[in-house]
Amino acid sequence: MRNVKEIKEVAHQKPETPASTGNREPIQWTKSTCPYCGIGCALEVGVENGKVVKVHGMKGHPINNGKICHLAETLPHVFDASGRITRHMIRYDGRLVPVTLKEAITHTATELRRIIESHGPNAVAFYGGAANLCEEYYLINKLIKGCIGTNNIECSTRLCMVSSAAGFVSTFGADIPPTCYADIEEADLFFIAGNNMAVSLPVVFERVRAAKKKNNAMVIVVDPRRSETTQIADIHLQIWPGTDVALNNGLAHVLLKEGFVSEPDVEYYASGLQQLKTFLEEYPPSRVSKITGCPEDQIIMAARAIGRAKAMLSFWFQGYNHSTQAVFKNNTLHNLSLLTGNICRVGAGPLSITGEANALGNRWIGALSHLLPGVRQVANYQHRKEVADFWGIPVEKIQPVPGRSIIEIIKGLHSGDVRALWVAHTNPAASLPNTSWIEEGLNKAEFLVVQDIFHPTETTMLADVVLAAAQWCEKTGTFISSERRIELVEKLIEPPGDARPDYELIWSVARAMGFEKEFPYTSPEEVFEEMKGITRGRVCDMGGVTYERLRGKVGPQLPCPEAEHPGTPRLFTDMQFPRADGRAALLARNYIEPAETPDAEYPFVLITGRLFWHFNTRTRTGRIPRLNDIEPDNFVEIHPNDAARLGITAGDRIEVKSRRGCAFGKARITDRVLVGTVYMNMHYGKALWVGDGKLANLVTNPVYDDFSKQPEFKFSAVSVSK
Ligand SMILES: Nc1nc2c(c(=O)[nH]1)N[C@H]1C(S)=C(S)[C@@H](COP(=O)(O)OP(=O)(O)OC[C@H]3O[C@@H](n4cnc5c(=O)[nH]c(N)nc54)[C@H](O)[C@@H]3O)O[C@H]1N2
Ligand SMILES: Nc1nc2c(c(=O)[nH]1)N[C@H]1C(S)=C(S)[C@@H](COP(=O)(O)OP(=O)(O)OC[C@H]3O[C@@H](n4cnc5c(=O)[nH]c(N)nc54)[C@H](O)[C@@H]3O)O[C@H]1N2
Ligand code: SF4
Ligand SMILES: [Mo]
Repeated sequence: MRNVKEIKEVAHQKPETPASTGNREPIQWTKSTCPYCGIGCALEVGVENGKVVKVHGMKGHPINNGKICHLAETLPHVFDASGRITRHMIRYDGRLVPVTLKEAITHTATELRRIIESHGPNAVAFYGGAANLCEEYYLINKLIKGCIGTNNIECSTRLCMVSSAAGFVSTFGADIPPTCYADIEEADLFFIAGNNMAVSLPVVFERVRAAKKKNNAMVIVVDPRRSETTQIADIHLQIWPGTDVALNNGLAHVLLKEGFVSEPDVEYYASGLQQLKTFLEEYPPSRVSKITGCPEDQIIMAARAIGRAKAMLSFWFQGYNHSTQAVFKNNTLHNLSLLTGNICRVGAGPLSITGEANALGNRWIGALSHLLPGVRQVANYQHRKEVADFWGIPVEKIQPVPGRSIIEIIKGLHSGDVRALWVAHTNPAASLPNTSWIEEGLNKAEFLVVQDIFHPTETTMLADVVLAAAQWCEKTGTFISSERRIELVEKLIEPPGDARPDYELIWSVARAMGFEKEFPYTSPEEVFEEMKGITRGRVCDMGGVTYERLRGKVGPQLPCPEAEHPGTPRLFTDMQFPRADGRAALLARNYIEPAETPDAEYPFVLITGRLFWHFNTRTRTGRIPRLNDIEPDNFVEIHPNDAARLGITAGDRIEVKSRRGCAFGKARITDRVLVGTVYMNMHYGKALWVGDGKLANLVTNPVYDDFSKQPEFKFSAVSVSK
């Protein structure tokens, strides 16, 4: 068992505002990319006397043209926030003790080797974040899938975008987001489902708001809560949580019945129309209204708006992906685009914006246990052969079956089948569902190494080794944003103390494990130049990209195969999809209830989500007083009728309890949530200020979508009491 006593002392020191650096040198401005959400806003970073002192948006950049949000504005404070780790640490006698870089690397490599030798390669696993650089995922793939020979590589994108990726694969044939942000200004209907973009993607939200005004566009928002995004909605479909598949089927039913579908056109680029038509007979608005709770005439009105739109752009997010029906929600949304010809045209189609900075790079470079670098799959022999040949290893070295998903890795820690876990740039002890079970699994690890920039986090608290990482502009590498645009983040300042870039930590461990020949790198640019080769001829082709081309300039949208190539703003413009018959697939998907439905003991549904002021597990934003002080603690939104029935008044401390655990928060009584539902934010783990018992994931359910293995964070049956 790890001893967490020492951490509590650190955890209760309040954050401080960084001191001013004085004014000895003029500020040097360099282009960079925001390390938070997956929009990929271009920034200009001001450095003075070796410190980041100011950040502003890059004017003229096609993504954000100078605009940024409060998260990017406060970035200068993440460098010297309290709890920044400057030394590597190894746990001795229950306490984490500072050691040299060499000791930490040698110890990590020795432990991994020992476990592989006695229990085989599948006893180890790597779990990274979706904001790790492309270069980092390339290195870790080469080490774990290529040299060690296990496919147990996972990424926080399993909690985030994996269902969108699986939706693209099943409908269009590959994980290839087709549209781009410039489509926003061309659309006249925005279908925004399960996406509170006013909070989560503020810069895109402002573009949508402006485009609505300019084009007199219509906005349909689908959300069980009256979210901040509904302020621009013409129609708010306030569905019962989890019922999107039924809603989308109902909308498609009306589109077909009312003659909005040009069948010969659709048959040309999509298969499955006749089967879908028959199937959708079962989804008349009357039935869909009963399932979703939306009035029948509102469903018909929304369908007609979709049918009449000249260009519909759809956005969806965690209200879709955090569900046991996540991939089906994606498929049925794409059905709406395909049926109405809102695809392969300017201003129309699915615009998949992602949560974290290296939005697409992580998926395209193979960050999940079923993927290989270059938008390839481990289950595909040809793909394995191409990657193995590229690395100069026998094809048999790469296992032909997917490794474990992160929840399966935790199950493996519980059963003893997985013994070592290496975590970098993600905080699973706070972000995975059913925290007590997660912590227990992490505690059972024979060896847990965590690379982070802060300590304590909920996960570093449990580590056997903590490797101090450099962050954002303390290191150099590439991100690929949600519109397939590749950008360079450059090292502008030195990391503190012994902290090192994640790529350097990875190649150092690899060498110490005996793979000196395979990991000869001295710079991320060398890694990038090698990685480019594995993307040749693929949709992520970076052949025409160099660090020099990216430095200070707008990066191209991939694919970009040649130096002179301008990049590719939109895909599938020739109506050809990467499926056997060249057509996209219209898929008949039945609505199924979420895994755990309310009952007498647990009569409420808990929805979880996020706040404007905090980012994910709050390790950064919680340490910046300007942000933290606005919402320093968790709360529970509850409908006035439910509150009255339970005798709850505003500000009461209430308990939200599931079969797995309970979490506390102050009551906020509001009719933005539906009767029978409560809402909590995901941000409040125990490592910072608030103490134990505030984290929504203490309550959530570790069940997941069968196809994408993404957990159902947005639907847990709970009881609520004072
Ligand atoms: N400020 C801030 N910005 C962020 C983040 C952050 O933590 N803070 N995190 C980033 C990350 S990693 C991500 S993934 C994104 C997430 O961004 P979003 O997905 O926009 O955010 P969430 O709040 O998780 O959920 C969105 C909405 O889904 C709704 N919802 C719940 N259940 C259902 C359902 O069954 N159907 C439908 N249609 N809707 C439902 C919720 O009520 C909520 O309003 O934000 C990114 N941006
Ligand atoms: N209940 C509930 N749970 C959820 C969600 C929800 O809506 N509800 N949302 C899910 C979603 S969409 C997501 S994406 C996940 C996010 O879950 P996580 O990935 O766990 O969240 P982050 O807080 O972004 O974690 C990033 C970690 O990396 C560290 N870090 C920052 N920069 C660097 C760096 O350069 N190097 C290294 N090594 N470390 C760095 C940070 O300090 C932090 O500990 O949470 C999921 N969990
Ligand atoms: S909107 Fe997203 S990418 Fe843009 S500045 Fe804010 S957090 Fe960064
Ligand atoms: Mo996410």
